[in-house]
Order: sequence, then C-alpha cells, then structure tokens
Amino acid sequence: MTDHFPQTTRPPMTLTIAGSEATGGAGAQADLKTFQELGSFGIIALTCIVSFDPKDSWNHRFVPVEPQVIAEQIEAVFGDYDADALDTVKLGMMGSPATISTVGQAIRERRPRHVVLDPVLICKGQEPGHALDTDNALKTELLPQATFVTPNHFETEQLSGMAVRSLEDLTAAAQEIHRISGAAVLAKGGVRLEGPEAVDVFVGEGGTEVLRAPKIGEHAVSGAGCSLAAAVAAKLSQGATPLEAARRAKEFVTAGIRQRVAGGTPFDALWQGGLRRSGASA
Ligand code: PXL
Repeated sequence: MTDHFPQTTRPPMTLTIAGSEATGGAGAQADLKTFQELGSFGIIALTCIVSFDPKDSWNHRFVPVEPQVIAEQIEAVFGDYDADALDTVKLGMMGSPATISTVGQAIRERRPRHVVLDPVLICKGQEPGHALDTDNALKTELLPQATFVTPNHFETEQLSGMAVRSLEDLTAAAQEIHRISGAAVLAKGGVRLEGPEAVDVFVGEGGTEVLRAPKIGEHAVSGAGCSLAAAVAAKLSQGATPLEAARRAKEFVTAGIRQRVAGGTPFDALWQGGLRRSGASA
C-alpha cells in the first residue's frame, strides 16, 4: 500500500561551522562522522579547505571560503531548520579574522542555545606564528558567544594568558577562561602534560572535574580535538548537561584514539567508530 502521509522524524540536530581537511582525519569530516555516530543529524557550513601537501612534508595548503558563501550556507541551514529543531552549533577552524566576523555575526543574529567553540588556532605541524591575528578575533568575536569551549594545551595558554605545565596550571587556566567567557570549559592536557594519563579539566556548572584516561602513545592524533568538541555538541543537542557531555566526549575520543587509523601522514587519525561494540551490526 502506498503511504500518502509518511511520518517524518525529528532527530537531534547539530551544525558544524568548520573547515574541510581533505584526508578525512580532522575538520568538518570528523565532526560529521561524530554527529552520525552519536545519533545527531549532522550539518556542515564550510569555512575553508585544507589539503596537506605530500610533496612538502604534509604542510597545510589553506583556501578560505568567501565570507559571502559562508554567510549563504548558514542562511540556508537556519532557513531550513528553526531554532527549536536546530539549537546546537559547533564552531571549528575559522582560519581568518574575516571568517570569524562573518560567523560571529550569524551567531549573534541566531543565538543558538548551545555554541561549542573549538578555538582552533593552529593545526598539527603549523607554526604558532600563524595564529596571532586569528587569536585576537576569536577572543573578541566568538569566545563571548560560546556556551562551551574546548581549548587544547596551546589554545588554553593563549586564551588564559597563563603558562600551563602541570595539572594545577591547566585547572587554573581553565577556571580563568571560564571566568572570562562564562562558558563551560573543557581544557585538554592530552599528551602535552607529563605522566601516564591524558588529563583534561572541565570547569562549569557543577564545578571543576578532572577527566582522566590512560595515555595511548605519546603522539597527538589528528581529529581528536574536532571529534571531542563535536561529541560535546552532539550530546548537548540531545539534552545532556555540559558535564555529562564532557564525560561522554572523553570516552568517545579515548575509544577512537585506541583504534586510530594509520596512513602516510606523520600523525594517525581518530576512528569515530571506536565505541561500537565488536560484532555489532552497522
Ligand atoms: O585539528 C584541527 C583542524 C581543524 N580543522 C581543519 C584542519 C585541522 C588540522 O589539520 O585541517 C580543517
């Protein structure tokens, strides 16, 4: 029998405004895979295209998307889904102050309930010098609008203005970023702090909590930061509290690093299927 009135579904929805990383390890690709894996309908508005160069030590080739085209993508998405259907936005790599101001304006107009900011300043292999103009724009335009921020070790130092060499430093810096922004903060020590554990610090509603997992190797894995923030966003879109989202995201990333994917680049990529039970069907 033909069904003239098919039922529609209303899955939780999550938009990432982020860059493409062509090898599929990081960026919007990692976000989309994470959303799908955790049960959110994923949407992308693309800010830039990064293509590593195999002929030049895998250096980053970076092409920004025109601000007008970024604005049009966001207009299409917000036109399609109202704020009840789509209330969670993740912000990933912006790459330039012009992009930040375009995205900042769109977020100010829409005011999504959850804005998860992964304050990407530099990617693996890049020099910190690349970051400085983007750093200021991020602080003034995006950080005040964030409800949740996920800085890595370098970004934590930049955003807090504090040196981070220990768990105590990481905690103090995360508290400082929380004070400046009002957002929940998940500051990532990752492999950068000494010791057998990958330690991250959550500061937000519910206080301060240290999240720990055994370190898996001593090298950072591509896509870990993107996937962590994307997992936080997916869980928030499903009604989790910020602390619950942080805990679940850490589990997701730890499992994905344990089953990382090796290729020709000097860094492996996170596998978003890490939490699937073995033997489970697709
Ligand atoms: O991992 C940070 C990151 C985020 N977004 C894009 C990237 C990278 C690192 O390579 O290329 C698009």
